[in-house]
Amino acid sequence: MSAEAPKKDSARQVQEALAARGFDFEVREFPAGTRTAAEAATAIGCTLGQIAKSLIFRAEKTDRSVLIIASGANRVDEKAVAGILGEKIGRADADFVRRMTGFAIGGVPPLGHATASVALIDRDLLAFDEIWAAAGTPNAVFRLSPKDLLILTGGEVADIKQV
Ligand code: 5CA
Repeated sequence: MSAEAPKKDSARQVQEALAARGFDFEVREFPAGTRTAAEAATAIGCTLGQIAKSLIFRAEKTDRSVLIIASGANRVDEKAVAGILGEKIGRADADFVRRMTGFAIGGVPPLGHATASVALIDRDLLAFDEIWAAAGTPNAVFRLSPKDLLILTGGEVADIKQV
């Protein structure tokens, strides 16, 4: 294994969750910050669309958490998601995100959450060869293919962007 810079606990946790699933993607830390999709794209030097945002919503009836992995260039159409799930969803607050995933907003990764969620994946992400996802902290990301994102999350590809 190559030498790596020390990682913060949450980033190391994601690296370990990936390894446990048999993936050797390298969690990389960018001191400039990757807290938002725009910051991440600038730090990495990729397009905004290639950032896979892991967004947590709360299903109103069942109170379950819903993970929506959206292209950084898109906004989530909550009505479209409600149509898919059969119940309304709302934006989760910071406490709900922390409780359900074990991570803080700005670093929520697409895998390794404390609690399983339904996962929907923005169809637009499939257009890229490579995408980048958060890895536990506001500085950490990893690169993967859309296909591996599907495998890692068990998510369903869906049309969830606002048009
Ligand atoms: N690390 C980056 C790139 S992968 C990242 O996590 N970006 S993100 O877009 O997936 O996460 C930040 C998102 O959290 C924002 O798009 C915003 O929708 C959401 N967010 C920010 N503040 C709050 C808040 N107070 N409550 C709920 N969601 C929030």
